[in-house]
Amino acid sequence: MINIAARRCTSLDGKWQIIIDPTGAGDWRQVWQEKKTEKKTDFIEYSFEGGPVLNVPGDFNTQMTELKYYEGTVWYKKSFNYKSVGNKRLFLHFGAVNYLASVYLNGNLIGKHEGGFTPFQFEITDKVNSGINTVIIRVNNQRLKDGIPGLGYDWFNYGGITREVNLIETNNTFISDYFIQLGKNSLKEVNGWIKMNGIDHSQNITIKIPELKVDYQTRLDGEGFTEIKFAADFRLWSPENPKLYKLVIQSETDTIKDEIGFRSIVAKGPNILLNGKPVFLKGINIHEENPLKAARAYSESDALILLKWAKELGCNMVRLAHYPHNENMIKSAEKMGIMVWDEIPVYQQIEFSAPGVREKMDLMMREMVSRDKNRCGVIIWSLSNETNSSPDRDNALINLTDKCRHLDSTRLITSVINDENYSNNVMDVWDILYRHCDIISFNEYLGWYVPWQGRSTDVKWKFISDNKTVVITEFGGEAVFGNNIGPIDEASSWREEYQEQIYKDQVAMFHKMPDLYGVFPWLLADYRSSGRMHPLYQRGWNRKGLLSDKGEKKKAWYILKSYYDSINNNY
Ligand code: GCB
Repeated sequence: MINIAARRCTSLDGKWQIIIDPTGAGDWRQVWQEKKTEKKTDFIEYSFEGGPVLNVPGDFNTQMTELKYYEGTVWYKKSFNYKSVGNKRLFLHFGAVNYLASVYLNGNLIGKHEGGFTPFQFEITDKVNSGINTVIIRVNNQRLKDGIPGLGYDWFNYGGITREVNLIETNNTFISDYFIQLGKNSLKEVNGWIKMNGIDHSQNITIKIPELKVDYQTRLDGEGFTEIKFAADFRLWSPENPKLYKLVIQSETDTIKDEIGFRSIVAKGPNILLNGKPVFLKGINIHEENPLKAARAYSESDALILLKWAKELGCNMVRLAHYPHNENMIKSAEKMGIMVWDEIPVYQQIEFSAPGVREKMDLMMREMVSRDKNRCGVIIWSLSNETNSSPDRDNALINLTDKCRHLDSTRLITSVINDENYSNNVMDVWDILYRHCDIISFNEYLGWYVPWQGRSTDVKWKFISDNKTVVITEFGGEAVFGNNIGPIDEASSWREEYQEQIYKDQVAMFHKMPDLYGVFPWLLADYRSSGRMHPLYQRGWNRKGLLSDKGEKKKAWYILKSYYDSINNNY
C-alpha cells in the first residue's frame, strides 16, 4: 500500500529493546520465541529485559559505541496493545530496514524482506491478538556478494530499523494503490489508475480536486481496478511554482487524501522539457546522511537541512544517491520546488549472473516506483550507477529499463555509467545502455581520478546516441575545509584551492558543451565512508563535499553557485 501518512496509523516508533548478536547465536536459540523458565533448574541465555534499547527510526551504528562499525545481526523487540474493533484489517508497515529483516509476531514468522531503502508490509489481521502483542525483528546489515548493493560501496553501511514503523488499520476493502499524474506529453490530461484490495471489487469511485472543481466518477472493473482519465486546467508544478493540489479519492468502502502536483517531463532531442519548456538541471548529489549528526538521515528536519543547503546553492534538482531516500526527503523537495532523481542501489560491482540478483533489482525498482510515482517532483528513475558493460549486465539492465517503462512511461529512465573512454582529450561515451535510456547520464572525474589531457575547454565529446539529452551526474574532487598546508596545485594536499580549480575547469568545459542539459556535482556535503582511510584528511569521511561535515562552505561552493546563478531557466 502507498501513502502511509494518510492512513489510520499507530506509530511503533520510539524505544525498542535489542539484543546484539554478532555470531548468529540468536538463530539457533530462537530468540523470537522469548522462552521463559518453567522449572527451578531451567535457565535461558538471552533476554530482552534489562538489555539495551535503541531509538526507531534510527541507524544502530550511531546509537551505541560498540555498534559503531557493526555489520551483523541485531534483534529488535517492541510490544503493543491492540483492541480489535472487528471488520478491519491490520498491517505492520516498515519505511525501511537495512538490510535483511525477518519479522516475527507473537513468536511466529510473518515475513522477510531484503533491501535497505524501500518500504514493505505484512498483513497481520489474522495473527494479531486482542491485547498485548510482541514484534521481534532480526535485522542484519552484513554485506552480501549477491546483495544490492554488493560487497563494496562508498558510503557508510548504517544498519537497523532506519525509518518509521506503523500499524495500519484499513477497511476490509481499501484503496491500496493509485497512479495520478499527467499522461506523457500532456499538460492537461490525467492518465492513471486506481486499485483496491479486498473482496468488494465492484464499487463506484470518485476523484475530487476541490480547488479545480474536479469531480470525476468511475467504477471498478470487477477485479478491483479502474483506469482514470480526466482533464483540468492545472497550474503546473515547477521549481518556481511548486503547486500541489489537495485531492480526495473516494470509494464506497474507503477514502484517501493526497496532495498531488501536475507537470510534464519529456526528453526531446538534446533538451529536457519541463511543462513543454527547456530546463537546465542545476543538480547536486546528496547521500541520506545528516553530516551534522554523522548519522543516517530520516526525519523532516534532517531533510530540510540538506534541501535548504541545496536551494542556497542555487539548485533546482537533487540526485538522491544511490538508493531511494526516506519519504520526508522526496516530499519536502517537492514542496520546495526541487526536482528529484530517484535511484536504486544497483551500484558498481553487482553480481548480475548470481541466482536471485535480477529478481532483487526488479523488486527494488518496483518498490521505489510504487512509493514515489505520485510525487511529481520525481522526474527521473535511475536504475543503476557505475556498472560495467558485460553481456549479463547489459541484458539485466535493458530488461529492467523496459520493465520500469512499462510501470511508468511518464518519467525519464536512465542508468549512470562511468566507463567512457578518454584519450587525446576526447571523451567517448559509448555504453550501449544509452540506446535504451531516455537520457545519457555519466560520471566523469576529470581533474581528480582522471588527469586532464589538455585544456578543459578543448575536451571533445563523442556520444553513442546522437540527439539524446546529456547530463553529467558526477564530477568533483576532495578537499578538507580550511586546510592551508601543502602546495595548492597538488591533489595530495587536500586543499580547497585544488578542489576549487577542478570546479573552475569543469565549469569552463560545461560552457563549451552546447548540448549539456544538467550537471550534478559530487556532492553537497562531506559524508562518512569507511573506505576513506587517510588519517589526516579523511578519517572515514569522503571529502568531496562542497560543504564540510559542519556545514562550512568550501571555496568550490562559490564557483558552482555563481555558475548556477548565471543559468536562467525561463518557463
Ligand atoms: C563515484 C561514485 C560515488 C563515489 C564517488 C567518489 O564515481 O558514483 O558513489 O562515492 O565516485 O567519491 O569517488
